[in-house]
Parts: sequence; C-alpha cells; structure tokens
Amino acid sequence: DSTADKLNMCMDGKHQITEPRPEGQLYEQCSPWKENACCTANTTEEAHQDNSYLYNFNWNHCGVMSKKCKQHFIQDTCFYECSPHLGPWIQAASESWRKERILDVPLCLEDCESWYEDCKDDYTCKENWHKGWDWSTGTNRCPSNSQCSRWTQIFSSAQDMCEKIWSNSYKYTTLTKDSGRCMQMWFTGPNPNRKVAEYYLNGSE
Ligand code: FOL
Repeated sequence: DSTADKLNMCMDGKHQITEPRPEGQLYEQCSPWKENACCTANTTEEAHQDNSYLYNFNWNHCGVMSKKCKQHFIQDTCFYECSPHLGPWIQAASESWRKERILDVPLCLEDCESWYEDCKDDYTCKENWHKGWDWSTGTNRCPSNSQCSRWTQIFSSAQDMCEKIWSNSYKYTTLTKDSGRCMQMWFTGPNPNRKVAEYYLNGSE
C-alpha cells in the first residue's frame, strides 16, 4: 500500500501490529527489537512460554526440548513477530491463519549453524513444522504416520533445517554477520537488519 515503506513495515501475519513502533517493554530475548518493533510486549512474553497462545505450538512434541535448542526457537519467534525490516521477503500467504508470510530471508551462517548445533541432541518427528500435525488435543502432536527420531535424522544439515522447518521462510547462506548481507536473528544493540534489507531492495544497483 501507499504508506508501506519496504524498509520499515510489518507483515500482515497473525500477531504483528500494523506499523512498526517503539515498544519499551519487550521481553528478554525479544528486547533487541524494543526501539522499533512489529510485536507487542504481550506477544514477546508469550514467545517465551511453552504452548503459548500465539500458535498453541508444542516444542516438546518428542520429549522435552532442551533449553539450548529452545532458545533458538524463542529467538526465531522474536525475529518473526518483531522484525520491521522483512519487507523485501514478504509475500502473500495461502494459509488460513495469516495473510502474509516471509520467503527466502537470507539468514546469517552463524545463526543457522548454531541453531542446528544446539538442537542436534533433540528429537522431532517432522521436517516441516507448519503443516500436517495432529491438532485434536488443541496443541500439535506428531501425526500417526510419523515417529520421533533424532534431529539429525530428520534434518540432514543446518541448511536442511533452516530452510525446511518453516516452509522456506529462511534461505541458508554462507554469509557471515560481518558481511552486512544476511539477516541476523541474534543481535545486540541497534538493529543491523535494516541495512541488509536496504541492500536487497536496491539489489545490484
Ligand atoms: N518462524 C519463521 N521464521 N517463519 C514462520 O513462518 C513461522 N511461523 C510460525 C512460527 N514461527 C515462524 C507459526 N507456526 C500451524 C503450525 C505452525 C505455525 C502456525 C500454524 C498450524 O496450524 N498448522 C496446521 C495447518 C494450518 C493451515 O495451514 O491452515 C497443521 O496442519 O499442522
């Protein structure tokens, strides 16, 4: 729309607000977004809970997820709900629960690799966590055609995990944070992702 500024906008998802704004009270791992965010304080508190009302999503669907693994899913939730600089990767979505999605966001190597490394000893039953769960209890359980397996059996590599888990929200890259050409899920201080979005928006000009 006319007011949309691709460098500073919110996707039309399930919980994002219409326009980015400062939000002083963002919770713990989401606090880096407090100067300018698409999420509310409530959303960020929920992002740190198991089976939160955000998506009623159960991280512990194959036994309790380890703390070191879960921190990456919390960080991913902060990134997904709060980021105001995803404009270049926002697309129309075909799901019932959101109008827009992100596609092929170039994730920094360090963030994808450390996520995979910290989840390596965990278990899951599915490679795409967006679709095909058994929701009969109100939260996702592994469908009967699946079985809990080692993380590394479901996801053969960090790339496999980062790209498949959320239906290609992320694109694996070998770009490191210092390149300024990949998006950072983990950062401190001012949001480094605006400049990255700017780079991809203006492309090879
Ligand atoms: N993080 C990132 N980076 N990208 C995302 O797209 C993303 N999405 C979620 C959380 N973090 C993300 C949302 N997760 C369902 C499952 C997971 C989910 C949201 C909704 C769900 O209800 N799945 C149903 C299908 C529903 C439908 O497509 O209408 C299922 O079949 O399991």
